[in-house]
Amino acid sequence: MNVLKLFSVIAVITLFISCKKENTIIPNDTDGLISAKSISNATHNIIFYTQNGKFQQGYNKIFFQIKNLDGSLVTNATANWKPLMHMTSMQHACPYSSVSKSANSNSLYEGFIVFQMAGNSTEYWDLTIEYTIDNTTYTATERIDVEAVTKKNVLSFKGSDNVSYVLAMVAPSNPKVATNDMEAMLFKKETMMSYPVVNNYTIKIDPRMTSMGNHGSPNNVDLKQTSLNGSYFGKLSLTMTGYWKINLQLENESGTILKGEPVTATQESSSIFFEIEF
Ligand SMILES: [Cu+2]
Repeated sequence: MNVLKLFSVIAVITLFISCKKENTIIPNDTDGLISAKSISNATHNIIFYTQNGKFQQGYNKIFFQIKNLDGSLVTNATANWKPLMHMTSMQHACPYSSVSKSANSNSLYEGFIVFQMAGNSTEYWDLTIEYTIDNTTYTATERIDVEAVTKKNVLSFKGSDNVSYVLAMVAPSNPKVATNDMEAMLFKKETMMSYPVVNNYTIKIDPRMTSMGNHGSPNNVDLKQTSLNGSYFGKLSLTMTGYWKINLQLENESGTILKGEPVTATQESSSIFFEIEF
């Protein structure tokens, strides 16, 4: 290959890369997202987005933008958040991630919050957001509506080790008649305010169709972590549409079952399970 040819190849590649870059960076940052809430203080409006425009019981992937009062977007903030539930007799937080800038976006920030309970008329969640722009720190707090769901997607329970756990289903969010990728997150309640990820456990699954003789499905794979402090991943086989009970057992790193029972002829259901209907 002569030098001229080489240069033209490099030029074409460079052009391709720069075009591609332009395409992936913000056509519109919030495409595919619906605003769920905006929280304001004297200097900014913070607009929260989710996939369905709601905060719901269970795992919520949440995005937000910070806008100046003139509507322009803040692009250089660092932020963190703190959900808090005000109950009649006490207050508690929930499992939540730190906040990071969304990839390929100038103005979008993201993370997750696992609301283990829904709000009601007398007990409610609020969300505090603290963010820093050019070395100045701002804060805003407002009440948010966390809707109840009809199918169990988050569980709080005490294990035989006397530890309180929160287990949340992340995926499948759109289940199919197929072997679905399944993802869950496991936390322990260290205090009312602190819910760190639990590492190196196994989440055993046994999906059953309760309306059809409690039949199961083939080729399920129990959930394991693929990285420290990360999610648990496995395979969930759903052989038909309808209501499925995903019976669960929580096994610690040494193979001891801390909660949940195997499904047998005489034991129709585990004491812990998720539900899916599609
Ligand atoms: Cu609560």
